[in-house]
Amino acid sequence: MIIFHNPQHHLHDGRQEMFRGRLVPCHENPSRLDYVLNELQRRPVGPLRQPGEPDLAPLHRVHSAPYLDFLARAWDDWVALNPANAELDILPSIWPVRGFRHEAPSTNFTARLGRFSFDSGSPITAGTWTAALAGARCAIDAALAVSGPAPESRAAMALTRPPGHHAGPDFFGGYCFINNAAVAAQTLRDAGARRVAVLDIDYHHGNGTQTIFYERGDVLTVSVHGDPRTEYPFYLGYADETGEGEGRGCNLNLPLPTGSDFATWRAALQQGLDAIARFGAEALVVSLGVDTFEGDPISQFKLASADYLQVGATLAGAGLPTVFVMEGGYAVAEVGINVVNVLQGFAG
Ligand code: SP5
Ligand code: ZN
Repeated sequence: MIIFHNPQHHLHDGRQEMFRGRLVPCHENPSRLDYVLNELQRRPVGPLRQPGEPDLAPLHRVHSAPYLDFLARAWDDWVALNPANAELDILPSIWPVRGFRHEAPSTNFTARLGRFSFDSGSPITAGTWTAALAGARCAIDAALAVSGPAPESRAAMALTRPPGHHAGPDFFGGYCFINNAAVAAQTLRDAGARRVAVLDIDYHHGNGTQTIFYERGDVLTVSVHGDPRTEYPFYLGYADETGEGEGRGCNLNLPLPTGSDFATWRAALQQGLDAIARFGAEALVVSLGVDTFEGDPISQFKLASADYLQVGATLAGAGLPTVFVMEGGYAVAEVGINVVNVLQGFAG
């Protein structure tokens, strides 16, 4: 297992997110990744590397040019509005819902911000773009490490933040800006895998990943998550979303009730892995969120730390070249133990 860690992740350091009617400290903060790195020092599972400067073509195939351009310039545009903004994070506050003109020609920054986002929980900070782009490099390098006729490794990980699975072709939200799992899946395709599966085991539905691949038949997307009838992101992640066009039958949602325990969750995971085997995937991307942990402050499943060893072993049973991509997990002190348990369980 080669681990590509993002040396610039700490440059994304939001101050506050909107949460139940007030601004609260961001759940998604730099200490999360520091805990994983510390645990990896204690229990190494393979070489730790920084990403190189890979071709970013896969990034541009999963996100639109106007969106990437917006993200790359957002901080400078924000500070240009008022130099005092340099001390403040960017948070959207107006969105074009039904009846508004989504392609309205407004050049106003606030308008563009709403056009490219879907929630008020995901601040853009001075270093967000730099951190997110370095994360995409981790995803590409991790995918390349398991690709080709003589792959360097059977498994690799993009150990990065901000996370990615809520980010869609042209929107950010859910603490996510660049969809690293989608970038990894696209890299695997471009490097020769004919069919790729993305298995999303974060507590929250991977709406961005689903939307990116919804009309594609070459990438199967599977997500096990809290039922969107009660859980974020609410507007996507239902069982009847099965793909469209070329992608018909290539999306599987396995929503589970609030409070589900490991036995229930594990059965859904097995259902997802069965679908991946039937699909004939030649490579696997795992969107690894550990917000399924019983102690997570914003989630409602009941997995215990020891369960993650079994999760890793079960994933290894798929027998595929595998890229892990770091997603959520907000019980910061346990995030390291839980992530490394998955990797150790996978390694056997
Ligand atoms: C990557 C990822 O895990 N993103 C999650 C984004 C969730 N943001 C909104 C959280 C609101 C959750 N409501 C919590 C109820 C607490 N009991
Ligand atoms: Zn999550």
